[in-house]
Amino acid sequence: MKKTNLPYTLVDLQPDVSSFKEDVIAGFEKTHKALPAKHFYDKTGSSLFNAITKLPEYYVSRTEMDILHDFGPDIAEAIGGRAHIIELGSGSFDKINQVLPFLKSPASYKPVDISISALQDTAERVLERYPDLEVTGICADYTSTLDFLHQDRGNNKTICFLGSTIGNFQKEEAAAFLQSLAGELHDDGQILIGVDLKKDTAVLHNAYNDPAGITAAFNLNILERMNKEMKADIDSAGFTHHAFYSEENGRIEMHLQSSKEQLVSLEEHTFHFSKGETIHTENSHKFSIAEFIALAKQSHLNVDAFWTDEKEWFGVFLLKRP
Ligand code: AVJ
Repeated sequence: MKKTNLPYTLVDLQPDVSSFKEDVIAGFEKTHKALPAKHFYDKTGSSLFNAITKLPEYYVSRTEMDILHDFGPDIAEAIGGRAHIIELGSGSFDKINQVLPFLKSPASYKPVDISISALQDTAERVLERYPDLEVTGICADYTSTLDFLHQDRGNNKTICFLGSTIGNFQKEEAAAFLQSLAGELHDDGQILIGVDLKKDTAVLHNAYNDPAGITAAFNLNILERMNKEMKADIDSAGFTHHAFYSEENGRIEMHLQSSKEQLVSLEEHTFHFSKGETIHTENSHKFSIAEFIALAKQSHLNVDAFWTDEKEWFGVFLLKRP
C-alpha cells in the first residue's frame, strides 16, 4: 500500500494481525510459555516504551542518546557523505536525529518500524527539519523480511540499528541477523549499531524494575493487546511483572508470572497456568566490548570504530565488511 498524498512515501509491509495471533498461540503451546518481544509495540506499548526511555533508572536510551549527541560529528564523519540511511526500528526518531545534522548531504532516509503511528510521526518530524531529504517510511517486521534493503543500490548504504534491540535476539540469532544485514551491504556500506554493555547487576535490575511501574505496565500491556486483538479473556491482574538479570546468560529476562492457578482462553484454545508459572516475554542481552567484537567477527563484519560513554555502559559500533 502506498499513500501518495503525503510529502513522503509510506510502504506498508506490515504482516496482518494473524502473525500476532499465531505467535501468541504457538508461544503459549510451548513447555515454557514465551512470546516474541516485538509484539510489545502496539500503540499503547510504543508510548509506554517512550515513557520507559525517560525513566531515571532506565539508563539505556539516555546513555545511547548522549553518545550519539557527544560524538555526532565523529560518527557522521565515519559514515561519510551522501549516505543512504536505513534505520531499523526508528521508533521515536530521537536517536538518528542526533547524527543527521552532522551528516554531509545525506541522500535518503528510510525509517523502518513495526508501528505505523510511530513511522508517520517520524516521517513528519524528519521532513519538518529536512524538507529536501528523500524519505520513505517502511512499515515492516524486519525480523521476517529485509527485502526493502535490496532497493538501495546507491552508494554508502548505511544501516542503523540503534536502541540495543540486537540484545533481544538469542546469541545465534543475533549473529545470523547481523550476517544477513552484512549480505545487503555494498563494498562501501556499513552498519551503525547500538549495544547495551555489561555492568553492575544492581544497575541492570533497577533499569527493568522501576518503582513507577512503567516497565511492569509495558510488560503487562501485551496481555491487554491479546484482549483487544484476539478472542481472549485474560485478567491481567492475575499476572505480575518479573524481571531479573541472568549472569549465566548475560541477559535481563522479563516474564509475566501467574499469581494463581488459572485457565486462560485464547481464540479456540484454553491454556492452563499453575501458580508461579511464567510467560517469558523478553530477553535483553548485555555484551562486553570484546564479546560484541567477537559477535561481529562471527557475522563476517569488522568493527571499524566504536564510541562509548565514560562509564562504558553503552556502545555505538560502526561495522564494515572486511
Ligand atoms: C528496546 C529492546 C532495547 O531491552 O532494554 C525496555 C526494551 N524492555 N524495558 C530493552 C525494554 C523493558 C528494550 N529494547
